Amino acid sequence: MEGPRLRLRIDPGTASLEIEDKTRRVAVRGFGPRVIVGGRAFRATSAREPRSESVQTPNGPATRISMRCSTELDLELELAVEMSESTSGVTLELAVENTGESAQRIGALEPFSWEETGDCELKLEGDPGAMRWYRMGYQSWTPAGWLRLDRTERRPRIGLLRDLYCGPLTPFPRRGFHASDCATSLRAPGSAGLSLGFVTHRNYLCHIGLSCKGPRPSALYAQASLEEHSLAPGDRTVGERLWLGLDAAGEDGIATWAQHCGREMNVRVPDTTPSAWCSWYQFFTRVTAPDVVRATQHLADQKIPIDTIQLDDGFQAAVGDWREWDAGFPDGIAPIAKEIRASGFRAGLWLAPLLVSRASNTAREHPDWLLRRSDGKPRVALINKDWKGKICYALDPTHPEVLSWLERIARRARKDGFDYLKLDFLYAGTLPGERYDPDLPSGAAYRGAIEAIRRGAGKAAFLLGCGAPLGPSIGLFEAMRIGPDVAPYWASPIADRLFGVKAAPSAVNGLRNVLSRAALHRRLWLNDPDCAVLRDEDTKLDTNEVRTLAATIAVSGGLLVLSDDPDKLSDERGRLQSRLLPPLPFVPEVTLGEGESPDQLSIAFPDGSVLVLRVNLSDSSRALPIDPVALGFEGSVSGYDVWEDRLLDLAELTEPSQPEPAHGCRLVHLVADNDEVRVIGSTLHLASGGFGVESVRSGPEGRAQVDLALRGERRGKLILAFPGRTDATRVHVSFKDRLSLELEASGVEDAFEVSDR
Ligand code: 9PG
Repeated sequence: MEGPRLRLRIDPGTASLEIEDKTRRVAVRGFGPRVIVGGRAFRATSAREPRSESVQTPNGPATRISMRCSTELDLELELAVEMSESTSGVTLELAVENTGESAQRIGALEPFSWEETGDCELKLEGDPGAMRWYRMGYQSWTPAGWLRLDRTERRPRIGLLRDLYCGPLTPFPRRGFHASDCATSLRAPGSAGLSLGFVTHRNYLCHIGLSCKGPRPSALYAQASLEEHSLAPGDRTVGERLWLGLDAAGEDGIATWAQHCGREMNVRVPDTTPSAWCSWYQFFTRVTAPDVVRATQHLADQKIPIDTIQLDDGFQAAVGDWREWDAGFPDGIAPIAKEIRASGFRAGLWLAPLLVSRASNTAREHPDWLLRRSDGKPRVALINKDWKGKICYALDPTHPEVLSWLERIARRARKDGFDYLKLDFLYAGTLPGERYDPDLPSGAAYRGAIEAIRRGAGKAAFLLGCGAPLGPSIGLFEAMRIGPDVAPYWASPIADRLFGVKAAPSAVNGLRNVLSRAALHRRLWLNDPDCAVLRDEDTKLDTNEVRTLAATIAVSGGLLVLSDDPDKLSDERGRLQSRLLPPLPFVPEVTLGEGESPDQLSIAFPDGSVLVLRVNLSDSSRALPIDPVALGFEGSVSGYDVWEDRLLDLAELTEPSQPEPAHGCRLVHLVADNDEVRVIGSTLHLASGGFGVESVRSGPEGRAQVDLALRGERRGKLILAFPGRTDATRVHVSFKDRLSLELEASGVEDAFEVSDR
């Protein structure tokens, strides 16, 4: 089978397949399907009856070849391979049928498995020493990134933290073995690569396993765990569909996978990205009703253009008792929603719906709702010293009474006026245990619980997942937290060491995932990078660190959530806050550097200009050159350094004289030089002139007409280039929502003040 970019060969004699890109940069020879039974892997031995047909797929019309494969057992595998004209990969689907006389327990289905033997080859481009594999990480807070093949990853030391951060069915890392949940990608920076990722997540938890000899891959498989599903004689069952992509040099295979996955799972990605204020990172569990009311009034009075106020953890009497109140909320939460809505905001509420505190009435009254371990004891899902009772149990996500209770909780929240729900600690829904319905696989069990919440919250509600297993959440949430908690300090090495993974709350831990999972944004859901903590009181973050946090969140395009007591924000930080709003309606391109997380995000704006962010998350200073050619500029280009507020020449872009200090970043707007009037820089928004400038037109007598549109009160500076002039024109403006101005080349700073009020 052949597509525009790919060639696929099937050898029926050995049931093995070969795929290569036509430029011969990447190839996999000798892969095939496997079934896992009794802990052993059985590879298909031969294939017959290959059938070819034309089918409609989420990727458009495709050719589908299906074949029946024999195994050593009384199990037949049916493998279907789909290739569409427009894609750089294939979709693989594997089903298993019991052709024997007795029931069989199926451990897992692997539509793809490859091992380095004989002429089985995995050909990748680039220096093997520079090769990286992508680890997705199981849930929102699990570290994600691009890792070296010859390193052994750490896993949490404490059993409870392993349950929290690692997929229950994903093997732990060991020497020479890596595993990634949902998807992975293999490539050297700037080279062609290979990506593998499940594009459906309806029933089963999925992972990719990779064995290595030093820096070289020696085996690779993609597995959907069927959890010992019992298959009666004559019965057939299908696993999850897998994407196998051959990525062109520089192509982000994770972005390509996410695109395909989003289409297959009918994801619900809203057009507009919310901007919010969240009570957590200033008030934590000590939050009170007056705190939230005061913040709401402050944000309304100052006309901060955010749309949502979200009350976080702290209002409930105990986790699980969502209708009983903490002392700080004597009148409950309905009046708060009322106040928030009356001030013109959407009201958001935090819930940890799948957890119940040991001290909650819910746990006491409904012991049968709790997920049980095989010894009959309730499954502990979290110990949190800040919560009443400290120990929390996981609810059984398949218990019918739990499901109707979840639905009721969500309906009550909506009735109270909250239609933005941050659903937290959702990993509890896939913890292993004895469930009411033992036949439902973990993915389906979890999805059932979220669907119950959706029924209660309603179709129009905005559901934000947090601490959530990523794969089984796809298609159910408008937005998803994609990293661990940020914090008003940069790093927390002692806590990280204690955790055994870099997932303790800290700015750097959050940012690593914002960069590593940036490609999921708008393809699977809206990414929530966590809050922009900007204050200069009650914080250990210095100016560089605040800038890196703010710029990374902004350029990621994800939710823009503020979390400072607005009373405590200095004027300078208040101005920074307004430059983050509204969130950018773009998905950045991600560029892999030397580190574990990408160190560059860039946005190509519709006007042809590019915003590029380079970050230095490391603890030492580092040069961060910017390469206009790699960003698509052919001729000469003007650069505006957003933080330094000045124009840069080419040498300053490509060979900065100063390295970027530890934890710092460069944020630069690049505009091609041409014969038109152009806005090179702007201090109105962090995106500089790439956003908020609706149009720039040359007018008569060398004048220019500029239309600005940015919600809220705006005050700042525009830097323009006029044809035929080497000096830039700087204009100070002040307006609300919109401004049209006509101006002339002056080259003089503070040329004039314009206001439409
Ligand atoms: C509220 C917070 C915020 C935050 C969430 C989540 O392991 N732990 O004890 C643990 C506590 C809190 C936490 C994550 C882990 O943070 O990410 O935004 O909503 O809950 O409690």
